[in-house]
Amino acid sequence: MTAAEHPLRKHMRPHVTRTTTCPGCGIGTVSQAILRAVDSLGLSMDDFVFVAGIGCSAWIPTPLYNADTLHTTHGRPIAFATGVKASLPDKRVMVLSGDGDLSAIGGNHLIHAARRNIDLTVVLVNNSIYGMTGGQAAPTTPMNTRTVTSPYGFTEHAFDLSELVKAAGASYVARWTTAHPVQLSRAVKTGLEKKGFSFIEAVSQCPVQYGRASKLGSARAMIKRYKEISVPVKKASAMSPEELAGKLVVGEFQNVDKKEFTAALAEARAIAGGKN
Ligand SMILES: Cc1ncc(C[n+]2csc(CCOP(=O)(O)OP(=O)(O)O)c2C)c(N)n1
Ligand code: SF4
Ligand SMILES: [Mg+2]
Repeated sequence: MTAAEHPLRKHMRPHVTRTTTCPGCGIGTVSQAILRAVDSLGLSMDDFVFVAGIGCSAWIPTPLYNADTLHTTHGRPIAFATGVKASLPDKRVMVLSGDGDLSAIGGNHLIHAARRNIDLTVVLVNNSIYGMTGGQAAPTTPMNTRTVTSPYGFTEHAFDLSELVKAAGASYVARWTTAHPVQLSRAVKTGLEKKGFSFIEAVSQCPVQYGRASKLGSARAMIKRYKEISVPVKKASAMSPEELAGKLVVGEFQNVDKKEFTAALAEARAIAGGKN
């Protein structure tokens, strides 16, 4: 099969013939899981605006997707996306970026967008590191991990991002890994169908920066480890903190219906007497 015949190729920009990522990177798996979800819903790229920040993960929509894409500034894609969704409520607005971009410099935007429950689909690629800038520790780096900025082991506790966003009020929250591409794609599909803030945490290997410094090894070894340490949400709920140490809880963390921000905004506008 040639690249032009691939069933998802039609969603990509015709001139793109190669990826920006390193060999073995998990970003390609995440990128394809998203396109599969879009395709299975019968949606067109014209239905979307994709918004990314800065980082390796932020290079998914630009240059790959044949859609309107905004490649914004570090930490700010959710702020840009909020403006896009508020002014174009009929568009599907998807934010695609990294753990550093969305949970460190952009952490405040993330929790407040979840609190407002604005109808965005956020896919956060969590590789536990600042990949693009050379492998510095991030708020998602597990304690004791060796990185270029923590050669004796990282001395901070890591965020559990899915629990954080759930607590902030998002309608939909799920976490899967690149070892679970089918479940990941289904979660993106469910997130796209949900009216409200949808957050999909895609745990993904960065063999070049994270794998090398932490000694977790090759892409293959990292994916194998994801399979070994993953525990479904339901099973985890019956486990003790000691039993869960070193494990990764995967599955659906939240799936509720609640008032969405742009709908509430439209109601307020109607009360004020305006229609737009
Ligand atoms: C205001 C600002 N501060 C810092 C940077 C440098 N910078 C660019 S990307 C990045 C980290 C990206 O990490 P992450 O979002 O996890 O993406 P990854 O590369 O791991 O996919 C940093 C610190 C910047 N571009 N702008
Ligand atoms: S540095 Fe890591 S996250 Fe970035 S493209 Fe390479 S493997 Fe992927
Ligand atoms: Mg990262």
